[in-house]
Amino acid sequence: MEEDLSTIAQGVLKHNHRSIARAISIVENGSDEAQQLVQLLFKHSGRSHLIGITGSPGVGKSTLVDALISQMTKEGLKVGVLAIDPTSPFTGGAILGDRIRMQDHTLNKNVFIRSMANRGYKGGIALSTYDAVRVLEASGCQIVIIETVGVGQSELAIAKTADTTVLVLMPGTGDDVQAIKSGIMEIGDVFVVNKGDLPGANRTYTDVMASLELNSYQSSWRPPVVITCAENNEGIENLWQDIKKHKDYLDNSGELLKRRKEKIQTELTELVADMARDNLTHSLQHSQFTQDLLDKLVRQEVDPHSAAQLVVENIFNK
Ligand SMILES: Nc1nc2c(ncn2[C@@H]2O[C@H](COP(=O)(O)OP(=O)(O)OP(=O)(O)O)[C@@H](O)[C@H]2O)c(=O)[nH]1
Ligand SMILES: [Mg+2]
Repeated sequence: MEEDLSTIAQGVLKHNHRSIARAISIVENGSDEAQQLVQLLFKHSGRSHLIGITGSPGVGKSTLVDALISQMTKEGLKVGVLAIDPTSPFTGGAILGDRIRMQDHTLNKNVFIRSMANRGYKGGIALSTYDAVRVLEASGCQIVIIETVGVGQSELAIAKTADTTVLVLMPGTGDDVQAIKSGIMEIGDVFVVNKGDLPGANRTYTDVMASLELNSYQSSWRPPVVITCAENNEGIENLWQDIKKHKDYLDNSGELLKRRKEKIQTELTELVADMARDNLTHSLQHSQFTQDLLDKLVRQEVDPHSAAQLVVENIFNK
């Protein structure tokens, strides 16, 4: 088994698409193999620019990603894309199908595209996404794009795994108003009003600009707003320039390291919480100490808060 994993890891490092696909399937399953594989690849990760593309269903995220890939590959960059698919809990990575409009690029050896289902193991999707990103980074992709739908908590969590988060809106849906209301604007480093060909695009642009003016910023970065028409490839170059400017800002301000530290802290917290929960369940079922404690609780000889304290001391302070 081990040997297989190291062969897969070698393949990933050589940007072999079959190995990359296999490696992502392994980390998606989150087994012991996944841990071993991440151990092999980890020191080769951390070098890509992670770009999150997020927004409501149908705003044109995939079309934008498709157009961005063309820009990026023109510059000789290797690009990895993870499209997080919220609607297919059981099919895993196999259903690229017509939901992803990046088919033309799949023959390009510098582009690797994968859809991941929005179901996770244990702690949810975020944990396996972190590792899938690592696989792509280790494979030498200078750019890793994560496309996520929507405004839910888990999507926000994924957006936060990115260095640069691009929030995509479109005219005429009240989407912008919703985004402003729900506080989602705060996650955007770059804003896109896509479908610029539709009526109301300028209005949406003005609304977004106005709401951004109201924000108080902790950093010197001011999120730009770009109007695009992804379908006709319009505005894509501007968008790509703004994304690159944001990366420069991250590099030059020290913000990149700060963000990555926050991110890894979130991941570590989730991992430890996961382990702690497993450990706790096991201990509660198997230790005489907790069984005795449960009896005492039932007899009301100890209150639940004090009992919890005792459990923590007993399990974690060994
Ligand atoms: N008019 C217009 N339509 C566009 C534009 N960009 C994308 N579309 C259309 O919008 C629809 C949705 O595009 P997608 O790229 O699949 O949108 P998405 O945000 O990835 O959708 P989900 O992944 O399902 O959330 C498609 O029918 C596109 O052809 C645009 O610039 N103008
Ligand atoms: Mg899409």
